[in-house]
Amino acid sequence: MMGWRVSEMKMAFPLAEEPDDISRETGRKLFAGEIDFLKGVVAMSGLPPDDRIEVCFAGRSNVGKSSLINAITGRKALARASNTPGRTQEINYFTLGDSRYLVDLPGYGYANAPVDIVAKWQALLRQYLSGRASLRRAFVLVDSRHGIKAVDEEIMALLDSSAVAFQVVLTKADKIQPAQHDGLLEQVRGKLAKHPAAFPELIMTSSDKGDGIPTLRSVIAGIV
Ligand SMILES: Nc1nc2c(ncn2[C@@H]2O[C@H](COP(=O)(O)OP(=O)(O)OP(=O)(O)O)[C@@H](O)[C@H]2O)c(=O)[nH]1
Ligand SMILES: [Mg+2]
Repeated sequence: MMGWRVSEMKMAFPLAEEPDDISRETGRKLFAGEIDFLKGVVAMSGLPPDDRIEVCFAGRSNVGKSSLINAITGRKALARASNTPGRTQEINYFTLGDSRYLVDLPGYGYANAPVDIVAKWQALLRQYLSGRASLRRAFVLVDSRHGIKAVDEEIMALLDSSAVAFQVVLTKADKIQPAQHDGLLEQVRGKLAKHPAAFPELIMTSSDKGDGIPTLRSVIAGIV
């Protein structure tokens, strides 16, 4: 176990360490407090005032963005999750306490919606990701079964050019075997090496089983 930790620490983009008791408790408390849906935004003009710390959840359609928001907030249906790709069609704002926003984004890379609708979401998504001054970190979710795809790299390139720090969160860890972890991590690390805006730690999560949820909570609580 110790040996694994040590070798894990030496390489680029290690998995985030488990939070210590204090930061775990800080994260738990933040997410045990008041969390509410604020509004769904369909145009940049509808964004709330950029007066607080904001983090967003981006990723391919169906990767598990809304489910992850429900898991970290401990609310079953705060964000609408669904097996139908393209479920989230607006930029959904949630207030986390009185000093933070959590933002659930529409997915990208989804081909089966009407072309004009997809183009509209994508344009809004790109405007948001490149033009939101208070956006402190974008969590870019990547399905553990699939790794980083070309369409993820396009979004990462956009974040690089807008200098928005992004952190990769692997989702649906319950869907892969432990023996597949190394191959997945190698693929992800190789791709991230080319992206200057990539935050140097990864988080592996399962919204279904709870893996990585306390870690993600304490990471968000630590963004000031
Ligand atoms: N097994 C497993 N399934 C998950 C997990 N997270 C999400 N899912 C499932 O994946 C599907 C998509 O989840 P969503 O949270 O709606 O995905 P999304 O990224 O918000 O999708 P869009 O809003 O369409 O972009 C749902 O059927 C979820 O139940 C997980 O950790 N484990
Ligand atoms: Mg969604």
